[in-house]
Formats: sequence, structure tokens, C-alpha cells
Amino acid sequence: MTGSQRNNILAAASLLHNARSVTVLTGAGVSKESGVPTFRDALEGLWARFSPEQLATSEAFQRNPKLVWDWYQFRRELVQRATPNPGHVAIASLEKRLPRLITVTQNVDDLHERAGSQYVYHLHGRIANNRCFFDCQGDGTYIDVSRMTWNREFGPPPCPYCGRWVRPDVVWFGESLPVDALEKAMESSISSEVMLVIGTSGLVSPASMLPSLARDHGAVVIEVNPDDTPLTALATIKLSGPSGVLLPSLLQALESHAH
Ligand code: BV8
Repeated sequence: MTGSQRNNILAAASLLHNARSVTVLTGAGVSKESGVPTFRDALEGLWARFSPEQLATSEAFQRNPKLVWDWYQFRRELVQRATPNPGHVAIASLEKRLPRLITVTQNVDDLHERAGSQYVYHLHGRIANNRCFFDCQGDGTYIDVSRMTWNREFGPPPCPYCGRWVRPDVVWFGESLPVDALEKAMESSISSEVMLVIGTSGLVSPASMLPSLARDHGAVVIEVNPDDTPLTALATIKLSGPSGVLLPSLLQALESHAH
């Protein structure tokens, strides 16, 4: 690690040490070292000729339910086989060490929770859950497909209530974000002294607006990403590198701060 990177880590640790409230915003990059491909990574195999923006839409699902359902099944299996990496674990440790820290994630995997984070808000839903495409029993008609049998050749199972499609409980492009998660994310961005922005390309709104909202209300933004992004300009401190390596170093610097 270069001298300037070390200094950046120490400066970031000092800001965290003195912060009464911290918001962590994560994207697909935080799960990359767990073997879960990011959205910027090229899709493979059957889905190689599509972009996520083409598959992660209600229209794509209605046009070809089996293609989209099978893509989610493929990703669910990837997430189930994945384990939290040292970056997820470091975020969970920061949550325990600091007076107030919440994690707002764009990710649909449950790796933050499996690493021990308790205060996690999913802006784009959770891939492990399913619901009736029409929410036929009311908002959030959740369905446990693990106990269902159906002909997988058809793709998604039929809703046990209305017989129409079951869909993954994720937010597709063009769909609104869950109000409670977005409100919590905005309220925390406004009231935090520090926002840690980890592993996101900052291309998808409204999640990508949160760092400027935090900054506009006096927060210091720290970005953790091997690359520069549209959010880098907002960051007072840029930690360039993989979160699985940098976040444990940041936690270690914070712990030495305390003694
Ligand atoms: C909405 C769930 C409005 C599904 C996701 C033009 C036309 C149409 C729409 C729009 C438009 N312009 C803007 C929009 C709105 C649109 C949008 O932003 N589109 C983009 C493409 C321009 N947004 C929406 O549609 C949102 N809804 O606006 O609703 C509305 C209002 C009223 C009424 C109705 C509607 C909904 C957006 C949510 C979409 N769903 N996911 C699923 O997972 O299948 S988005 C999905 O993509 C992810 O959740 C994530 O948010 C995004 C990918 O972003 P990242 O997480 O940042 O990942 P990415 O791969 O991009 O980057 C990874 C980063 O990690 C990189 O920077 C890389 O350098 C870094 N990295 C790599 N390795 C590491 C690392 N970092 C650290 N460590 C490492 N080791």
C-alpha cells in the first residue's frame, strides 16, 4: 500500500471515529469478491446477448417469462453458493463499533445480512423472495416457491392464489423503489456526517443521487472503488482498490484509533 493510500485510510478512519451517524451505500462491487458478478460484468451464456437493462424489466418478463425467470434462478443459485467476503464482514463490524450506522444497498443478495449487518435497507428488493406479478392478495403478495412443484419448462410457477405469474421480488428498471427503504435511505443520507460509498458505478437513479444528497447536507463522502465513477467528484477521500481489501484495513485503522 502506498504512503498516500495509507494516509487516506487513516484520514477516513478518523472521520468515522468522530462520526455520530454513518450511512453506507453499496453496489454490486461489494459482492464481486464473493463471486457474484457485477452489472458491469458481461452476462454469460444464454444471456450473453442481453444487457441487464434489457432483462431486468417488467416488459422483458411479460415478453419472455421463462428467459427472465431462468436468469433470476441462475443468479439466485450464484448468491446461495456465495459467502460474504471480508468487505461485507468489515461493514458489519463497523455497524457494531460505531454509534449509528445503516447500510443502504442496491444489491439484491443477502450477503450483508449473512455477514452480520443488522440495519440493511434494500433499495432494489431481494432476489431470494418472490411475489405474485399482480400482487393479487394486496401489496407484497409474497409466495414461497420452495414448497411448490411446477413444470420448470414453463419458467415461473403460477401464483397459487390467482394462477398468473410469480415474479422475483426485485425492482426492475422503470419500477418505483420501495417507499420505506428509499425514505430511510434519504433520511439517513441527510442526517449522517459520513457516507461510505462502496462498489457502485453510480449510474442507476434514484440510488445514485444519495451521495450528493448527503454531501448537500454537510456529510463527507468516502468512495471505495478500484475505478473512478461519476460519484468520485463528490468524494473527499477516494480509497482506490477492492473493498474486500480496503474495508478491513479501514476497520483496523479505526480500531487503532480507539486505543
Ligand atoms: C425509477 C434490481 C421511476 C434488479 C436494479 C432512461 C430511460 C429509462 C429509465 C431511466 C433513464 N434514465 C434514468 C432512468 C431511471 C432508471 C435508471 O437509472 N436507469 C439507468 C440504467 C440509466 N432507474 C430506474 O428505472 C429505477 N426506477 O427510476 O423509477 C419511476 C417513478 C415513478 C413511477 C414509476 C417509475 C429503478 C432502478 C432499479 C433497477 N434494478 N437491480 C436486478 O438486480 O436484477 S439496478 C441494478 O443495476 C443494481 O441493483 C444496481 O443498482 C445497478 C448496477 O449498479 P451497481 O450496483 O453500481 O453495479 P455496477 O456493476 O454498475 O458497478 C459495480 C461497481 O463496482 C463498479 O464501479 C466497479 O468499478 C466496482 N467494483 C468492481 N469490483 C469491485 C468494485 N468495487 C469494490 N470492490 C471490488 N472488488
